[in-house]
Formats: sequence, structure tokens, C-alpha cells
Amino acid sequence: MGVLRVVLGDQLTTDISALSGLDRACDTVLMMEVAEEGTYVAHHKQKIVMILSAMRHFARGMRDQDIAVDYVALDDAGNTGSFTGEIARAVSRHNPQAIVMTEPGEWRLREAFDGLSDMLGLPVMIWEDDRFFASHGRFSRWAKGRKTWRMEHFYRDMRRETGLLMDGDKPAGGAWNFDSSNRKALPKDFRPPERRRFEPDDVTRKVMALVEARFPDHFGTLDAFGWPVTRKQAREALDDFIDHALPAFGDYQDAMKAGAPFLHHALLAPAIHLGLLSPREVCQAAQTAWREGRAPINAVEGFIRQILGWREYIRGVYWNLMPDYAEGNALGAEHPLPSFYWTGKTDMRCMREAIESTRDHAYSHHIQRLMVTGNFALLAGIAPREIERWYLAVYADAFEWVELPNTLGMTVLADGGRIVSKPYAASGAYIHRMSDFCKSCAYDVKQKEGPRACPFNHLYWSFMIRNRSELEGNPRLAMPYRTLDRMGEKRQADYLADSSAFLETCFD
Ligand code: FAD
Ligand code: DLZ
Ligand code: SF4
Repeated sequence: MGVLRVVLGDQLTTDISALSGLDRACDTVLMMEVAEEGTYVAHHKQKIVMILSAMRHFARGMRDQDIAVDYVALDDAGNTGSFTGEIARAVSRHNPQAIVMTEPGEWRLREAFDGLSDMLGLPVMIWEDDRFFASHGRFSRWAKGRKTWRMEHFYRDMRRETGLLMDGDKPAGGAWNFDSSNRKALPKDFRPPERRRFEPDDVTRKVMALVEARFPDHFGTLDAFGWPVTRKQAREALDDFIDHALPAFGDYQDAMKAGAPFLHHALLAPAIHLGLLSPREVCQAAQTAWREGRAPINAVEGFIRQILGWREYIRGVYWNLMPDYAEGNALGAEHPLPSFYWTGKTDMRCMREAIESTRDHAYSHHIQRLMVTGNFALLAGIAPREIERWYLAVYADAFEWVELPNTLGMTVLADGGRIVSKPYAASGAYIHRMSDFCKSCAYDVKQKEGPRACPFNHLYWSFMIRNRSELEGNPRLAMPYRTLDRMGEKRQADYLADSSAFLETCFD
């Protein structure tokens, strides 16, 4: 009678706390493919393939190290389709003295697992996930008593505590943040760097067939699948990023280009979340590239801030504010999600580009998520839960702990501005400045009114008008409200009329 050690699909590292103290002689590791995890939102096919294939490779690697693995495959006879059902079946197979697991990354599962011990009549130990720089306790101590939470403040504490990009007690390179250098548009003759992608092997191909058979109606295509599914591949992806994309990551972090979905972004979020890479080794690899003169400080600081700052901050927000956080709707946004989020059938070139890369790669980069699909949802008043479920379904890197605060807090301000200092709302001019989309769009980015006007233009102003009472107290919005006041009532009424007419075409 050993211990049953549960390893979930995003806990694929032998350093995971659930495996700490593992006794090869008598313990069993339980891994489960379950239908419920594929369907509680209808995940993109590539995301399901990536997770199941990475789980199968990880299980194989453990068996090679003489660890007993009880692996439940999706199509195994008797698979109940849920984690709790499969843990209960495994208990009857192994009769363990206790169950040990690492806390799951999602609130709904944490709640379900908290009830396991009573359900099974067994001790169930749920250990903290220590793959993060900041423990739950550390973030709570930072957050306690602060009226406003800002990533930048938390990030500086993390820099000091980890020593990353520090020279003694001073920030390396002479500043904490180099963002002002990181907003360049791409040059006209720009060619995106080639990126390392991974051909599906036999294991992945088998999972692809399974996913096509079991989840045929889910969003997304599998043809361009190229995600790393093993630790070895993830290391190669990291090296490729450091060598070929990191040097210009900072300069072009906010840029967008038609037909170039990846640009200089890392494409590493899925591998980090799954456990194939540790956030620490990723940050250290970037830091080493700077110290050895292989990448400039604006790129390396900008990149490390995303992981040490944003990723950790967002996780702290999630675990501190759930479950109420998920219900926020501070701006009273009630529109349904337009069907073109699933089909890409829209005349807005920028939206089409982001949605098509999402369909083909289960990926679009941060600025497309925030300033195109997210900006649209914010300006159009899409109900927060509808857009949040979309983001959770469609990206390979989407796990609720990271997706939900990014969507509800950073993007559609459903929390009333608790975690960012101003809404990321922008008119077409921003997209025009940062991309080459507008020149091949059915709409005219320079027109502010009328049926051919870029929808982001009138949507932006009607958003500012509609939400005036919630937003005008924000000092960072003082300038647009002054502009609005100078416009006069007729112009404001025209914006409201244009945006209503446009929105009527968006909902079937
Ligand atoms: P890069 O742009 O190269 O960034 C490097 C790394 O920094 C990423 O791999 C990631 O680990 C981390 N990172 C960057 N930005 C953030 C952020 N805002 N929050 C947390 N980590 C960050 N990220 C997810 O991992 N999962 C999600 O479900 C998710 N949903 C999002 C939803 C919306 C509406 C928005 C605006 C952003 C979302 N993000 C999410 C954040 C960000 O867009 C992705 O982390 C990033 O696009 C992943 O691609 P990459 O690995 O190429 O990252
Ligand atoms: C997203 C997902 C999917 C599609 N399938 C599985 C699965 O079959 N087995 C599994 O262990 N995990 C899966 N996951 C990830 C989970 O939904 C969930 O996000 C994490 O396990 C939380 O830590
Ligand atoms: Fe997007 Fe407007 Fe530019 Fe068209 S004109 S691509 S809708 S920003």
C-alpha cells in the first residue's frame, strides 16, 4: 500500500511537488486523460493535442525511469470522463494509503479536489505548486493593505528578491523598465525570423486522430501543429527564441504584420505552463544572453518583465480574488460574442488576421489579443464572461489562472480597473500605427464617421461616451475626455449612431 500521486496535464515535470519523496518501490503515479477537461469549454483542437501528447511523452519518460505510472487514456474502456471519477477508480485499483497531489491551476478543480478526502475516506494531501517565483503567501503579503495593485511595483520587488537583472541593489542597465524603447513599428522591408516548430511524431499523430474523432466540432485546425511536447523540444524552442527572436523582442514587441503571427514573440507560454520549462530557467537564459552581449537590455528586461512581472502578478490576482473575480462586470457590458470570433468572417482586416492565426496556430500574440480582439470586445461592450470563455477555449497557453485576469482585468475592465491603471482602449489609429493591416481593409482607418469609417474609430468614442461616469475620474483619461467635450453634441450623437448601426450587423 503506497501513495497514489496524481499528476495533472499541466504539471509535467519530475520536480513537481506531487512527486517529492516518491518511493519507486511502492508508489504509483496517476495520470488521466478525461473528456470533461476537453469540453468544460470547447478547447481548440491543437491545445487538446498538445496537452495529451505531452502527457503521454511525460508518462513514457517516467516509466523509463522505473516509476510506476497508471495512465488512463481518453478512449480506455470504463473511463468516467472526470478527474474525480478516475481518481476514485484508481483508488479501487491500488488501495493506496494516501493521495498526494499538487494544487491544480484552476479554481473549479481546487474546489472539486477539496472534497476528495471525504468522498474517498482517505487522506488527500494537496501541496503548493512551487514552480512560481512568488508563493501564494508571498503575493498576499505584497497585496495586503495596498489600495491599488500595480504590476510594476510587484515586479520591482521580484527583481530585488530573485536578483534577476540586478547589479547589487541597482537595476541592471540603469533602469527598471525600458518600455519606452519597445514600441517601434516594423520597417517596410522587414522579414520575420524563421521560428523552430516541431513536426508531430507518432505519439502526437495518434492523439491528433483521437482528437479529430472525439472533438470534431471544436474550433481550430491541426494542419500547422508545431508545439513542443517534450522537455527536449521545449529546450530547443527556448534556444531558438534566445538566438533568433529575443534580440529584437523589445523593439517590435507591440508590432503586428499580416501573415506573420509569431514575429519575435517567445511562443513559450504553453511549454512553461505545462512544466516542460521552468520560468526561472527561461529568465536566466535571457539574462545570460544580455550579460554575454547577445541581446540588448530593452529586449531582455522587456521579456523578463513578462514572466517575472506579469505572469506572477496575474497568478497572484487570480488566487487572491477568485471566485468573485470571475463575476465582475463593472461596465455593465451585455452584448453576446459576435459569431465572427469563431469564423473569422468579418471585413475588419485586423480582426480577421488575429482570428485566422488563432484558428491555424492556437496562437496570436499579446498585442493582437489586447489591442485587436480584446479592444474590440471592450469597445463593443461584449459580456465579460462570453469573451473570457472564448480566450480560454482558443489559445494553446490558456489556463484559467492566467487567462481570466488577463481578459477580465487587463482587457475588458470587468473588475473596474483593479489591476491596471487605465483601459487599453484605442481607436483605429493605434492599429494603423503598429501594423500593416489597414491598407488592405474594407474600412478606411482615416474616416471617423459613416459606413466606411474604421469601426474602431466610432466604437472608441461611443465607448468613452457610454462609460463616462465610470471612467472620467481616471487622470490618464483626462485628455480624451477633453477632446470629447470639444467635439460638441452633434458629433457625439453621430458616433453613437454609427456604432449602434455597426453593432447591429455584428450579432445574428
Ligand atoms: P511573449 O509575448 O513572448 O511573452 C513572453 C512570456 O511572458 C510568455 O510566454 C508568458 O509566459 C509571459 N507573459 C507575457 N505576457 C503575459 C501576461 N499578460 N500574463 C501572463 N504571462 C505573460 N497568457 C497566457 O499564458 N495564457 C492565457 O490564457 C492568456 N490569455 C490572455 C488573454 C488576453 C485577453 C490577453 C490580452 C493576454 C493573455 N495572455 C495569456 C498574455 C499573453 O498574451 C500571452 O502570455 C502571450 O501572448 C503568450 O505568447 P508568447 O509565449 O509568445 O509570449
Ligand atoms: C486542458 C486539459 C485538457 C484538454 N485535457 C486534460 C486531460 O485530459 N488531463 C489532464 O490532466 N489535464 C487536462 N487539461 C488541463 C486541465 O484542464 C487543467 O487546466 C489542469 O489540470 C489544471 O492544473
Ligand atoms: Fe482594423 Fe480599422 Fe485598420 Fe480595418 S481600418 S484593419 S478595421 S483598424
